[in-house]
Amino acid sequence: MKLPSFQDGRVVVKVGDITQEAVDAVVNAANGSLLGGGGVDGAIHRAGGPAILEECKDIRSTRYPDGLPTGGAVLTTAGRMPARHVIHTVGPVYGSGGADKAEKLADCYRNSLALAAEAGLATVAFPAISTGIFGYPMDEAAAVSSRAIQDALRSNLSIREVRLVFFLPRDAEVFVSHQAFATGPQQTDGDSTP
Ligand code: AR6
Repeated sequence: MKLPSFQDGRVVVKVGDITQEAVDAVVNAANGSLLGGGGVDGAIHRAGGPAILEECKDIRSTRYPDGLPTGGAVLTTAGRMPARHVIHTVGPVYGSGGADKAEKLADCYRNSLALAAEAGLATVAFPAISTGIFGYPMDEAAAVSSRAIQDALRSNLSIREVRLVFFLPRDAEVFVSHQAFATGPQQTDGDSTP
């Protein structure tokens, strides 16, 4: 299946390992401690090496002694990864999240892209935040994240490409069927299924 792009090509969907993406910043689905974990967080720290953790510890002690709040975002080096930076954000836990969990998930995308724009970065790759260990269903997350990205692209015109990187092909397909971008996909696999 050839995956589509959205928003005049500014949003690209792909399947792969986000630690291999050569972009200005890869986004990490972190937790408030910023000290690492499993899933994509573990993969990013393993691929990037100890420089990322050093900077995270520094950010904790200087700016967020109580941890990074859900929906917040901070920027570090990407260490040895092909990307230049990592933007660490904390998604909501689906099960224990309150009524505002969709808003918190949207904040992750909006704040990460605002931070990227502020730092002069033009290309940003995201994993599907909260959809692994934090349990957010992919279909619901697709609607929330696509709307948030659309909003953020409107106010951050310097962002040239948002790359949505799904680990599993099935997750990319679920995203494409449930995204809520105002305009439809720009390229398809030629399949006429709506
Ligand atoms: N590249 C792209 N996507 C990936 C990769 C990868 N290398 N590895 C996993 N995914 P998760 P969360 C997908 O669990 O739900 C950590 O312990 C995965 O299939 O990484 O936000 C943190 O420290 C899923 O769709 O993040 C937190 O404690 C998506 O990335 C907690 O997990 C997110 O899955 C955060 O949980």
